Amino acid sequence: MPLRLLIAAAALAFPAFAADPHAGHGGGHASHDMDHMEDLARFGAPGDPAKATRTVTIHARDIAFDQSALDLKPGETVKFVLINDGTQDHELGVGDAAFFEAHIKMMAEMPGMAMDAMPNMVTAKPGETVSFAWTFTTAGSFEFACAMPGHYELGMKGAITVK
Ligand SMILES: [Cu+2]
Repeated sequence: MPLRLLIAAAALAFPAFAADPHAGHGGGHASHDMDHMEDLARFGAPGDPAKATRTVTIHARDIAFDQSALDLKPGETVKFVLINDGTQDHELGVGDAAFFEAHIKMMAEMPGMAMDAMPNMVTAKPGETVSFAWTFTTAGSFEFACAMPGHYELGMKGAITVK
């Protein structure tokens, strides 16, 4: 389901989340958050896993990732593999600070909301291995993280340096 429809459906169940079209930029409201979540082109684009030139495998446990920093090159298509060795669901997403700020807020407000519609992240149940491909198109400092409620705050995140 496209993200916007997902949000619209969620807004019915969570009225506080309904986007206010007049809120404008900087309001910190849902419409503002959604801009940060949908404009993924500012840090890259979905990649074709079959054309990935590099694979990064990250293990998740309760509650941590097995690595804290990644160095990538602009333009390389990276296949990110998440292996969940824990007993809880975990997520692996890539993005910039604004993306995670918005995404984490959304996950906290709507726990259990499936984010599989997003091309820059995956969710793995205990024992599952899942993957996605992403191409960082510009140099810069980014993050990978799990946005399950509380996990980011407990340190389930790492730095991605693209240069
Ligand atoms: Cu997690």
